[in-house]
Amino acid sequence: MAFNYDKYLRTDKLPTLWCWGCGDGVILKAVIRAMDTLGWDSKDVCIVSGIGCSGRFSSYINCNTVHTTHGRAIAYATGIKLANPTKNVIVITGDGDGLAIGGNHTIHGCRRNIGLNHILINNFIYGLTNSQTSPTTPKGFWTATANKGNIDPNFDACKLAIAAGATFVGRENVINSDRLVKLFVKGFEHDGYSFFDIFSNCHVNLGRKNKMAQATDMLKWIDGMCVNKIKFDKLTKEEQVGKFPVGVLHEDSSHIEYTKAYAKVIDAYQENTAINFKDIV
Ligand SMILES: Cc1ncc(C[n+]2csc(CCOP(=O)(O)OP(=O)(O)O)c2C)c(N)n1
Repeated sequence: MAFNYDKYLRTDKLPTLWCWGCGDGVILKAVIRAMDTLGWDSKDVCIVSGIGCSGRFSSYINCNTVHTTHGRAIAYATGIKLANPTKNVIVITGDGDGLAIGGNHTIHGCRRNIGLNHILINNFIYGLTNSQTSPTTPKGFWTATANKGNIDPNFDACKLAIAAGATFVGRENVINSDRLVKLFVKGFEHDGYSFFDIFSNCHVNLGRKNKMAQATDMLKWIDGMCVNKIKFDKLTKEEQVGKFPVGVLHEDSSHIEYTKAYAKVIDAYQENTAINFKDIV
C-alpha cells in the first residue's frame, strides 16, 4: 500500500535531528502510516511531545503540534483534549519523560481514561542528555549515572498503565513496522486512554557502552526480549523472566472516556441538574 507521507511530513524540517539508524524515525513513519490509513485530516490532529530525542517528534509532522516541557506532555495534552474532545491527540514521550519525571502524569492520564494516544518511545535510557539511567534501563547496564552498572530494578510500563486504568495497552518494537502500524491503528480507534510502549534502539547513547554499538546489535537484543502475547502467556514464570509480551495486551471498552464524563458535568451545571452517575462507569 502506498502512503501519502508528503501530506503529513514537514519536509522542510528534514533530515531529522535523530542519529543515524535511530528507531524514532521508524515510529514517525508508522504514526504517519496509521494516520493515513485512518484518513485523518492534519487539522484534526494534535501532536504533543515532551523533551528528549523523542520530544523532537512533534517538529516533523504537519499538523497542530506542541513541543512542551520535560515530563509534562500529558498535562498539556489533557487540556488540549478537554477543549477539543472531537480531535485526535497523540502524545509522544520518552521513557524518562513519561515514566520518571512525568510518571505521575502518565498514571493519572490512565486513571482518568482520557482519550489520548500516548506513545512512549522506550529506548531504555535518557538519550538526549547522554545516557542517564531511566526507569526502564536493565540491571547491569552501564549508564552515565551508573558507571559500574545499573542496580535499579526496571519496570514494565504496560503493567503500570493497565493497573492505573488505561483501557487500551499495547507493546511493539521498531523491527516490524507493519505490526507497529496495525497496533497504532487499533489503539487510535479506541475511545479512551491508549498507551503504547514502543521498544526503540539508542545504539549511540546506550548501545555503544553496552557492547551494542550498531543499530542492528540493539535491534537483535530488542528482538530477543519480545515475545508475542499468546506465546508469552504459555511460558512458565521462569521462562518469562527478561521477556516482554508484544501485541495488544489489554483492551476494555466498558469505561467512559473522560471528556464524555466531563461533558455531563458541564450539562449538570448549565441545566442545574444532578449528574447521573449510572452513566459514568
Ligand atoms: C525539568 C527538566 N529536567 C531535566 C531536563 C533535562 N532533560 C532534557 S531531556 C532529558 C531526558 C530525556 O530522556 P527520555 O525522556 O528517556 O527521552 P529520549 O531523549 O531518550 O528520547 C532530560 C533529563 C529538562 N529539560 N527539564
